[in-house]
Amino acid sequence: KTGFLARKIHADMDGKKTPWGKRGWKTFYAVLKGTVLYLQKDEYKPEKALSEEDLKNAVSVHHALASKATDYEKKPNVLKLKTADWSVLLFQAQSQEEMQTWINKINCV
Ligand code: I3P
Repeated sequence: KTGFLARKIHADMDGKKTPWGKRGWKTFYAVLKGTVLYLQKDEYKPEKALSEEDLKNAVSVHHALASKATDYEKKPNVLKLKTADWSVLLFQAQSQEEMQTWINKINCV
């Protein structure tokens, strides 16, 4: 599964609220491959290696839980991802259908 997703980091790996200045939305080209959700700056090109930044932004979805972010009302089509290491990420998909597909795919990993 691939597609554009805007990400907001809500809680860091220890579960603590992400500090001010690091809570903004940022759009990535997301690629779910195995148990890793890669968040790339640019659209995936097979001949191009992942940059250091792409690797830093990658998220393990192993033992993670995705659900609709029902408590977040500022934007539509937002899903919440709780990872095994207690971080909480919000992702805005481009449609309701896309959001549901991402939730299903992530939870099936
Ligand atoms: C954040 C940014 C986010 C906002 C967040 C701010 O500032 O403006 O868009 O979340 O509010 O802290 P910064 O880029 O300086 O981290 P929303 O879009 O959800 O309002 P928050 O701290 O209430 O989450």
